[in-house]
Amino acid sequence: MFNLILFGPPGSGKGTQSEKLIAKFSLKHLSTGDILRSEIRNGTALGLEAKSLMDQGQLVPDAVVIGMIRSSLEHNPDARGFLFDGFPRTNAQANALDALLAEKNTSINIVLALQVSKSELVKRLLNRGLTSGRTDDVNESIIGSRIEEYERKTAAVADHYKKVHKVVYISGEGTVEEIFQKLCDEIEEKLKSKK
Ligand code: B4P
Repeated sequence: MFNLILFGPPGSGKGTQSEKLIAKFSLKHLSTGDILRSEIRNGTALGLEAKSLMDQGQLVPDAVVIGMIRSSLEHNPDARGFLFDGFPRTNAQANALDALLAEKNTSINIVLALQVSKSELVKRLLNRGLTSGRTDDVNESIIGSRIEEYERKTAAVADHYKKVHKVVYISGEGTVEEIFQKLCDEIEEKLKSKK
């Protein structure tokens, strides 16, 4: 199996690049943001709880997202590998993911961390808010809270994987194609060293 984490602040291009990477490398895409938005659309109890937090730019409790990932892993026993997008976002989530993958006798192969300036993040998210209907993209104050949550709770998750030399930083500024090419080069290099 080949498992990768696409890491970075809100608006850094995780969702955008994930779509292209899963198609090229035949990986199963697990986006906690997408799963949560689908729970909200379906009006589930979990969705209702998540919506009020997401609308304030806060993270959803660890137990909720860890449960979602556990269930997604169980439902995809034949996957060739997973692309984790927007997960893990806390150290507790990273520890849980390590344990869940160890149960499947596998682990994370690489963490690709996208780096984008704060002004560019805000610009992209406000721009997406014009058309996406996403309530967490509509104003600068919610976007600011999401970036603060990232800095407070999520940025340190990179250290968890740095200890085992799995993090590669990539500039997330430039065209979607340019960034995609850089991500592909890193993955191909990693796949070669696995053989
Ligand atoms: P996510 O769905 O993960 O949302 P995101 O971080 O905003 O998305 P992403 O980074 O993928 O967006 P992209 O750059 O692709 O999370 C939403 C919320 O869900 C969180 O705030 C939290 O409340 C909750 N949540 C999710 N996972 C959780 C977890 N594990 N634990 C707890 N809570 C969790 O796209 C942004 C825009 O940039 C797009 O419009 C795109 O077109 C544009 N763009 C992309 N690349 C570009 C480029 N190179 N140049 C110009 N524009 C670009």
